[in-house]
Amino acid sequence: MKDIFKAIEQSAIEIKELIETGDTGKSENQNSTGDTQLKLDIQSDVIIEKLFSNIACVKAIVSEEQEDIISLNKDGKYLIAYDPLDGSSLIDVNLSVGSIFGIYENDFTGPNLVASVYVVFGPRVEMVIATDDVRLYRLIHGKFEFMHTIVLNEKGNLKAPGSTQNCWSAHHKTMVDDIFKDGYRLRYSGGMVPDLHQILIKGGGLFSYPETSDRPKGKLRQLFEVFPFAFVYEKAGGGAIDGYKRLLEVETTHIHDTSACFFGSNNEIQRVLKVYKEHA
Ligand code: AHM
Ligand code: MG
Repeated sequence: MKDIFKAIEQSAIEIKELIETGDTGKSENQNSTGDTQLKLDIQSDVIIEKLFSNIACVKAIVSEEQEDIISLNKDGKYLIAYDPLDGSSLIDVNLSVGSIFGIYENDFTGPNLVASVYVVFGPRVEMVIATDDVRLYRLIHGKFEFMHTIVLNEKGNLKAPGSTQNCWSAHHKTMVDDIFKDGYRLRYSGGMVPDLHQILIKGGGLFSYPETSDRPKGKLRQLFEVFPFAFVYEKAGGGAIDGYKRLLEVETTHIHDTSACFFGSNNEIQRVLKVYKEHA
């Protein structure tokens, strides 16, 4: 697994350079979800694929930017799903973006996720590795230095409410209104990586991307986005649910499946479970 983390570090160094100097324009292509890919999405994907191709323990990879699984080494132990440049549409306005990696064994399903990593490209480049615990590293003079472990408080005070509000269910809207009435502060940039990173680093809160009338299964992809962050939040002492149950137990029928998702401290996750149970 060390080789995988090293490759991710190297990808972060190369993608940082790409973000700073690359063309932020659109490509001619769409990914399998139907989003028009930016040139930066495709170039980041190429960087990561090339680095993983050199690692013997990697059996196969699958990218949010590609249609199918790519087989690498038949005797490899690990399968990696990744979103090379999440939130890339925020680059032209110079907001933070990130890369997300889920490392699986046997197959690409939530219960078989064994580690996850994300990289935040903000004013500084930071990397978070979740295995048994959750560790924060920062890129300083070309090297990732360990900073500290991340542990969520039981309750926080930030709320990141995703998706289009006029497509929310009535009970979701009431829940979000009640959370703000309780004094939570709005923190939502539209980049999953920095939004979830903020809640983790500031001690807690709730990020939601619910089922909506226009996207009944949410927007965020299980393998590349939802499961890796569910693993991080659980290992940091918080929770991650689809409204009704643990995200890491949600079934995957296709590699590009999406799921409604809630990530947060335990207190906020219990609150969501209670509201959604009443409306199931
Ligand atoms: P992307 O993978 O196409 O970049 O989309 C994922 C992003 C997440 O980073 C973010 O949480 C979400 O889309 C925001 O969606 P919305 O604008 O609907 O709230
Ligand atoms: Mg994404």
